[in-house]
Amino acid sequence: MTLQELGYNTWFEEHAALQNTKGCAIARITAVDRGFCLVRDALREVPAELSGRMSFGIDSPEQLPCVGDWALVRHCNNDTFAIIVGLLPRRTFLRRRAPGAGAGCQMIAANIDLALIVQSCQFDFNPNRLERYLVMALDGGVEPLVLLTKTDLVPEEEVERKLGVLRALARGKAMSLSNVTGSGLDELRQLLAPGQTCCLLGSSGVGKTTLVNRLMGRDVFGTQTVSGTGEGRHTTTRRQLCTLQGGALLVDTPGMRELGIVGAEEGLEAGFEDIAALSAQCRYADCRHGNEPGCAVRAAIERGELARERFAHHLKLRKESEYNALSALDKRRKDKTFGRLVKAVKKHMRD
Ligand SMILES: Nc1nc2c(ncn2[C@@H]2O[C@H](COP(=O)(O)OP(=O)(O)OP(=O)(O)O)[C@@H](O)[C@H]2O)c(=O)[nH]1
Ligand SMILES: [Mg+2]
Ligand SMILES: [Zn+2]
Repeated sequence: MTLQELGYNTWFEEHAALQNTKGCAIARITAVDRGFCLVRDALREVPAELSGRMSFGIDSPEQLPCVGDWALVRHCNNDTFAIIVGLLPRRTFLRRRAPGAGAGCQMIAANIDLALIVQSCQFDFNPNRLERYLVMALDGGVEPLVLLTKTDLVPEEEVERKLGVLRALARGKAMSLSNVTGSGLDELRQLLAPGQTCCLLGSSGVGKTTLVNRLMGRDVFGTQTVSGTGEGRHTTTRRQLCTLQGGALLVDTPGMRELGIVGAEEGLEAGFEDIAALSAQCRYADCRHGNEPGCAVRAAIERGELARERFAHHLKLRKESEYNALSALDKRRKDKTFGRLVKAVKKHMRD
């Protein structure tokens, strides 16, 4: 397999040329699981770990390698192991606020061309959640495509209705499929180009891994039935990049429990161009569309040209995004656990 077949292109080549790559090979991170990585190049896929020097320079979790990253590596132990000495810049990324009260942001995947946002016809259908995923994709510069799965479980009219709602939110970028009957799979296969990297996103139990297995043409990864109330069982536990039959690359991810959006300002704008256009006409440049005089957004709501619910939802996302951005910064400073880890590594280096 060539690096190009793994997704390497001129953009990365140009950025690699700016770094000191002497004595290094270029390889893609194909799996990450609690500090353990797999890296793959044209010849092999091997376990890898960060060089001491690289660990030393890391001061936020976002700088750690994530699946999809292009890394500079040195192979060792007869090419059975690799040391990661650097990362190329990320062309695109998917990230979220880390779950719970932990550290700031969490990178989900890097260098993704297409985010496959999965919702299921049964139990999981949720337009608001879709909007959040869309914002996440736009924030990281990733093109979104929505997949509505399990169409075999509900009547056709219901599939059409739900697909219509998702399609409207995703500006036409939505399709439906069934992993059981196989309907819709060929249309999806045709969309996935060789060398293109896609990443599955969505709740636990919606059928992400089942879809990977279908697209790989064999059952490579484990799946589990959902509970009677539709709760997924969090079967997939690590992010992993696999190669599909048609030559596209696909990252499977564990279903997300909690979806925090970080620094999503740009993505937020892109998802709400109507509101952005109106804001440009407000009297004050920093209008928050509250009680400010000359507010074009409120005027549009009063004229019935902008739905009140849409604006309310925008406000909610904006608040969330601002809050997350703040707390991420705060937490990065305060994140003792991570600080301790870095200290331990540095000490280890000196000893
Ligand atoms: N009826 C039906 N069942 C499906 C379909 N796709 C997946 N399933 C079933 O849904 C259950 C969950 O599928 P998984 O592929 O494990 O779901 P997942 O999204 O990978 O879940 P996590 O790994 O927990 O995030 C399994 O029992 C699958 O067989 C489908 O199109 N139709
Ligand atoms: Mg899974
Ligand atoms: Zn305003």
